Amino acid sequence: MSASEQSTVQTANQRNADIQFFNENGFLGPIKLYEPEQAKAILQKIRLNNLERSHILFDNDVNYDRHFDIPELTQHIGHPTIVEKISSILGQDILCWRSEFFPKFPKSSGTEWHQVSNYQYATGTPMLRPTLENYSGPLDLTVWTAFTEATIENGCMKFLPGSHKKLYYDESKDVGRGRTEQYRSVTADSDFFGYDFQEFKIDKDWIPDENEAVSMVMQPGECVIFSARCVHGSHPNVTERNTRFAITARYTPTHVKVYSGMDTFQAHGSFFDLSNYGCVLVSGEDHYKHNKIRTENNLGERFPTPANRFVAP
Ligand SMILES: O=C(O)CCC(=O)C(=O)O
Repeated sequence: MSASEQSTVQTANQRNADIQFFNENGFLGPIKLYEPEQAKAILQKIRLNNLERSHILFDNDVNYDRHFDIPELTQHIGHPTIVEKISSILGQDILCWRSEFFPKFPKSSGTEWHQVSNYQYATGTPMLRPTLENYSGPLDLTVWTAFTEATIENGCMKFLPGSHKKLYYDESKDVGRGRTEQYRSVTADSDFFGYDFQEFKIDKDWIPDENEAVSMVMQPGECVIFSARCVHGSHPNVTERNTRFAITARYTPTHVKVYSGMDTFQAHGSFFDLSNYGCVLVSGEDHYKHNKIRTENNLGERFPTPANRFVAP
């Protein structure tokens, strides 16, 4: 076998191992995207660019979709390793439908255990709707990238392996806290950004088994890919001065309708006007044309679409 044939076989083997691991566990990682120094340099630019908010898509504190006005994130969402890894799970035709900031400041609580399928928990209306009959794959994949170290002490992510195969939470429940009123968690070590995720539990007596949890310790520049259906959360940040900072990008197949029938929404205590919102096609083609597609960010820079692939600096 030639060297190039050998490497093709190795790549195929790795891909199959990744798919098998993901199918069994609901997450995959850590996966290296950037060298640690490169990640820290990108984070510095993100922090600087975060101060300039005149081209922001949603003018609120939640920091959704800053890939529309922060050039480093415009590029990041189409990182070739992300696209390669997620396309082996979601198929070739993929949209990025959201990005989010996840800072965890010193002495702040962990993210409460939760499980999400169609993001209905946020408003009461599903944000993702598959249009393929009998579709059984993941509705979306999250790529959570650490731009600082993520340790057990500063609040790394944790997952319950295999929990994506069963629903432990029902997002369609009619809850008040979070949707109509801002909620501050009463427990010091766990919180869910203005909601009480316990309210969505199907079996109120079910308690996630911390002994089963896998903690995802990561270097700056590494990511973990997961289905939001895999029960997940994060540790509290118990350090004095070590902020953990991560950015998630969320991806869905092109047959899924994103924010269908919604012009605006209210979630996590903030208002979102979808007038200029669009998904970004990061891989393949959009045969369905269900969603508005944005090809440029708000600064007029092109997203790294399949024809215009990102090259790491
Ligand atoms: O970063 C965290 O603490 C939570 C992240 C999370 O829940 C998510 O990305 O879905």
